[in-house]
Amino acid sequence: MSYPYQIKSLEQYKEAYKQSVDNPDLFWGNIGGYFQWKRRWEKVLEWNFTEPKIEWYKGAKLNITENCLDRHLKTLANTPAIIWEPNDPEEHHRVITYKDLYTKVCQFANVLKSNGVKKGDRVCIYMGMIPELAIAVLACARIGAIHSVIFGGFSAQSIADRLYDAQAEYIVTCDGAYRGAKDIPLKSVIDDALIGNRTVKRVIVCTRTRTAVSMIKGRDVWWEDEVKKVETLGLVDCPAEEMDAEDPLFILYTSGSTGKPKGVVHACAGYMVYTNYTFVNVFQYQRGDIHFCTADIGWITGHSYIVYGPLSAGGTSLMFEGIPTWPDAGRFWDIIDKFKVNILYTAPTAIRSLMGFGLGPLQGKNLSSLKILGTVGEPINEEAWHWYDEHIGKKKCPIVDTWWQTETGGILISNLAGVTLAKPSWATLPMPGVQPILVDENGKEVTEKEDGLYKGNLCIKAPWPSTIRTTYGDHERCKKNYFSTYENLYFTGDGALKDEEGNYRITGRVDDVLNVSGHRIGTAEVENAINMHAGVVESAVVGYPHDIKGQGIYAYVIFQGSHGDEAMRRKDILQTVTRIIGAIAKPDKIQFVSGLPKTRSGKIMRRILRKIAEGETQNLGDTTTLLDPGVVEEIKNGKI
Ligand code: 6R9
Repeated sequence: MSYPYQIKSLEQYKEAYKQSVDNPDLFWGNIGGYFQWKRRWEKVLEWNFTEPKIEWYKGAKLNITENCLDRHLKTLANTPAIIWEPNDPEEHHRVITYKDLYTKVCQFANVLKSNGVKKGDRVCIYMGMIPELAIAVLACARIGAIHSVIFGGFSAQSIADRLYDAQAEYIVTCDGAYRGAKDIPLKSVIDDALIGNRTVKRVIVCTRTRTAVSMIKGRDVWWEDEVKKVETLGLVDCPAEEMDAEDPLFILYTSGSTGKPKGVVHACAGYMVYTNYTFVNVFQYQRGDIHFCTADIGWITGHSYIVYGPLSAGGTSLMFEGIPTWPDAGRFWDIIDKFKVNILYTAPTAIRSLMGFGLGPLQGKNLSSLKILGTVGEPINEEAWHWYDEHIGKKKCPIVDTWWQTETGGILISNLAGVTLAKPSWATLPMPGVQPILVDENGKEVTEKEDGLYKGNLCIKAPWPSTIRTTYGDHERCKKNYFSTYENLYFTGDGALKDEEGNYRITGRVDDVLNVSGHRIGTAEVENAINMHAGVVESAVVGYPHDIKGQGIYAYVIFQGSHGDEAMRRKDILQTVTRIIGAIAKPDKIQFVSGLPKTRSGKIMRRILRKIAEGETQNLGDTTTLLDPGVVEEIKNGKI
């Protein structure tokens, strides 16, 4: 069976795009017809960007897991839903068919229920990349609990903040996680995160690494024991909770320009339709294809294109526990060869890092099963694009450069593999239903070209089905962050270029958000963490170009006190950041300074710090408004 809404030609794309803009109700109503509903919608779309209030498939009732599992059982029961490759290549892989997955999700949904989890409760999931992570996610969705997955690299403090913000009462975790040569003691991190926590009632712990853990009586239980209990009770199926189209499906925290991560909320129906639609169209998924998305489920890419998109489409999703460079830099290529992967979806930072190992790791690896390649997370430079095209795709695989965000739920701008044209380092055209616009600082549409291209801040004019609905517990924040910068527009925080044909090239963030190895990190968050160090008086963090990570973190720090030498202070600051946020936020460079360039009103002039970090010390622009221009000279001379 193919997908009736799969776009097959440029003409069809143009037609679909036109209809999606002229008559979104008709367009998305038709696509909605290919899903399983418990009750049909009364209205396809109702919205305003002022409150904002966005409702898709209003009045409909559904459960996303019936679309990801139950509806496939008739024809795909024995088709692999998830193929799992462990961290250690010597360990056996697992194949989980749709039938198996259905059973396991129902079982664990019953475990959640028997532990008191109810519809609307928040369940925090902190696990490594094992199938049980996908099972836990789907089990929450099955009973209408709101999952909040936290990436396994975040610190106890970050988890504690997120648990508090979501008022989560339940946690699902593992004893530990394998990632390359490392064992990460997840349960012990959770124990630290729970010191002083008053809301969490139950922690369910899945066995993976068999590392020693402390199990607190009355609070902590083992996944395996709980599954046995529900089995003994003869509980096999678990009815899918009837969810309203607009009920929250999950919360996912992401960084913004303020110090505090935001809990992005997605709604059941729109998210389901849009992730499925984009999965099928961008990757031109065909029944039986093996789709390998290398992201972690702790990020939005894993939510949408490992779990919900592929499974709602009856696809086969390959899930990998480890990292691309362990035990050696040929790991991705081994996996592609071993499972005859058809679609590879990864990040530019991974491509650049693997490029650095040369062609040796590709020797003897058969990549001929590959049909389509994808990238996501950050702008891809042309060199990496061509290497990917030549050495991985052997010039036979279209590359889709997919631009989107945690807040957008699914891909908004991308070429469609083999259907619309690719252009190296350009995300190209908007998906049907997506209406981008470039505006200047005043919110006016950019109509004049600069060097042959339109250049501006990227906004979207109207909602698509998986638009962010709110930031958990604070709707005002959602409004302020995304819908207030420019009237009646969703502001992405990205800058972009547009050519005469309507292709978009994303140039990067225009706010104080860094993109380090495809991970979003707010400069304010890193500054807050650095400032926690007892010896730090003040700090300022900016990004700078980094060959592999895309952006590196450059921290200017004012230090007071006599403890240790510079090298030791540096190590202590890195340790502090790892404790407060996690290793992903560690600065690459720390420069100790005696002052920061500030305006008379006390604002740090980041523009200057950014230029110095980028090595552009000659042309710093206007510094006359600075309180003490001498500081700039000192910083320039001390640059590392
Ligand atoms: C899916 C995801 C979102 C930010 C986004 C932008 C950058 C993502 C990109 C890209 C250029 C692409 N970004 N894809 N930039 N080209 N194809 O990455 O979500 O973690 O929320 O990050 O990533 O700056 O605003 P998220």
